[in-house]
Amino acid sequence: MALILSEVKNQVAWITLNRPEKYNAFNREMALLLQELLDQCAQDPQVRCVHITGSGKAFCAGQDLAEVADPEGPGMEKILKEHYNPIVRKIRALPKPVLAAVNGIAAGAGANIALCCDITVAAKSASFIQAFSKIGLIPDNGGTYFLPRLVGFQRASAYMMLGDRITAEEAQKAGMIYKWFADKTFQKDSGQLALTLAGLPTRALAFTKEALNGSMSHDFEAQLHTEDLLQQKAALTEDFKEGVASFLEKRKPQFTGQ
Ligand code: LHQ
Repeated sequence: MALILSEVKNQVAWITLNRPEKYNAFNREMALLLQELLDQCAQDPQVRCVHITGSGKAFCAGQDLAEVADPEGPGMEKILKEHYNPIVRKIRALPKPVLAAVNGIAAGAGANIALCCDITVAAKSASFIQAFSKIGLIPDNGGTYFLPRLVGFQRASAYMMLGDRITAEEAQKAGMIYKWFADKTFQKDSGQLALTLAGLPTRALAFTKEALNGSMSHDFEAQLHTEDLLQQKAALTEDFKEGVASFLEKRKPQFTGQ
């Protein structure tokens, strides 16, 4: 059985983490496969949005702890350097929107991969656990970078130190995720959001993402400079022409992603 299911349809790459019996925990093979798929998404002009979800009850329970305990396994250093950090970097660098559709529990690396995506939505019954402290580790996968920026320092410290289970409703209230949807309609609602994103001016979204990546570390002047450069690039796109023309002609825009 494939560790990750993936298909490109309606300009969306539908990626499903697929080790349901292990709550979609990552082993080396699965982490490397996700990297490969993210590279393909970046390069494939047919892909204008990436939708990541999990099969079965969970989104992802993080690192497969049996692999960590295995003396023949890859070992701690390789796991971060070769498995996870490249995944987080690839998601942030991917010039297309990446949507995490958190269908069930997201723990450890699973939670933090969801949080590094451009937009994170969750089923109402889903939850998030910064599970690391429970096993004597520190949060990784960029969690200590993104979470305090999403929810503030105090909440991030508490979530990470206590390892509480955070419901989808609390996650939305705290600003950790964009929205939750009812369980019954979750697949349809998160799928619709992906289709909406795929129909938007993809290059402008990529430049928006680049600007937001910059805002995490730039000062005000550097950020204005970044916006200036990226806006000039956006103004050269076909979708900008189409956006303005459709407005003036009082019709719906037909963005092509060019
Ligand atoms: C699992 C796992 C799992 C294997 C559920 N592994 N089987 C980076 C640097 C280097 C090394 C370390 O890791 C990292 C990044 C990290 O992600 S560290 C954090 C790793 N993740 C965790 O500590 C979470 C461990 N899992 C849990 O705490 C629970 O399973 C949660 C809270 C996710 C779900 O609890 P329940 O709903 O009670 O389900 P369960 O515990 O019964 O799990 C269902 C099955 O999935 C079960 O298998 P079994 O054969 O017994 O039915 C679990 O063993 C398996 N599973 N997580 N990470």
